[in-house]
Amino acid sequence: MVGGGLALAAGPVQAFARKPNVLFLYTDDQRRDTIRALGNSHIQTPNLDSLVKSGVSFTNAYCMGGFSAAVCLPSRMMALRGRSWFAVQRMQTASPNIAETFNDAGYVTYHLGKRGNEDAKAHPSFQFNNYVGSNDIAEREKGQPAKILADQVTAYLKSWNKEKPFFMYLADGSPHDPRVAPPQYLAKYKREAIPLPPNFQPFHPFDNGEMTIRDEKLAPWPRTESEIRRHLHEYYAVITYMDEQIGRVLQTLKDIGEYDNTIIVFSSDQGIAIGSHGLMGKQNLYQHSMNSALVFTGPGVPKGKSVDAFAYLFDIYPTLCELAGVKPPDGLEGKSQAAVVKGNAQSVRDVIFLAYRQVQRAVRVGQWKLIHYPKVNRTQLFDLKADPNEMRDLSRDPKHAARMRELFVQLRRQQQLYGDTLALGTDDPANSDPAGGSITLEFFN
Ligand SMILES: [Ca+2]
Repeated sequence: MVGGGLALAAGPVQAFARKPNVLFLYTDDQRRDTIRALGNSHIQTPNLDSLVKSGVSFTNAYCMGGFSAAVCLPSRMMALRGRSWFAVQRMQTASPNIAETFNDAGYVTYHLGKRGNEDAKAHPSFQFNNYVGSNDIAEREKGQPAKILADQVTAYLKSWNKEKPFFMYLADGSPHDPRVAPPQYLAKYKREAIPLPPNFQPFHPFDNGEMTIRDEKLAPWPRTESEIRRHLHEYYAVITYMDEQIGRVLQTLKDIGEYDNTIIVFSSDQGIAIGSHGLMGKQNLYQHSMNSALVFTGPGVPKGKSVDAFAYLFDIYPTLCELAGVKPPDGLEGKSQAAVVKGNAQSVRDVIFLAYRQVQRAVRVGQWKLIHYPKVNRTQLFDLKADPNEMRDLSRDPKHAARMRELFVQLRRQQQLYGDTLALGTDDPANSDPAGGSITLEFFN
């Protein structure tokens, strides 16, 4: 009698008790301002818009930077390991990763991402691990990696037996260059109607330590309006195409009845300049390159909310653990943002520290952001509240001298926290800024 009752209950109870699935969408080089629902009325991203509207968006989420010019890989390594790039660089093979954590929690773990972004330690921990596409232009012209990825993922989801929840990490190489969109997506935009970024400049005002890298050679100097519009046109078309492919994955989740039991996190490994500040790449610490979109949706997540709490993309790992009810490993540097997502906390971080190789450091406290270039003794100070596009450098304004001093103290403190030993000044500045960068020497000598 009792046994029969249990048997009857087992089916539905078991289905209900299964942990939520997790879908982690991590695009490549997608600026935060390329999502219509986040304020860009010139771009078409209906699927990402619906995701934003059904979840919680962070306005101040950052890629911490990177230890190599290929920032994509350090960003992904940080996200998958829940640690800063300093720790990731020090412990290339020793750190636990998000796939191991979800394997141990009884999930089916699945990764499909761009060839060339291989994390040799974390990716093999996924039970299913494969790659599509690359930076090869001929391959992109043969077939769109975003579509190939969506084809494979939707087929997988339709055949998934639902016995175990899935943890799926999808890391397509769009909209990273080469930006090859099918002609009908280019036709969705009038090139001359695409506005230039408000901080468009023909040149970067000084040597930031990374002016001759591959990405900076994607357009000639001085940057011209027509050349930047050409790049933005292709960029927008690829994003709209990618958005449609993401939509196919989301629709499949709905079709198989799992959308409401899936925690979705959407972000991009970092942004990119494409004309902002006279730069083309992401080898810089400006907002356009380090401030990514970060959106959570799913069971227990409020709908249509925006939060201004500071977050790093390496907070995604412990946040997904807490949202899914999975225990994270000890020692992560990422902090769970779940309380912020659920509206139970305003913020869990007071400071953002950004670092690019041995040539740039930045710190953000409140609305103030200081970017420092140790190889040329140059500093910038921006008031992001009054100047979100970082166009007015206040570092030489005597009114802000005390603030500069405080921010340098904070910068040093963050360096200590993450074991960053970079000296902040040099006696022999390379290619020094003709405007005279030495004015800030007093702060770091
Ligand atoms: Ca990238």
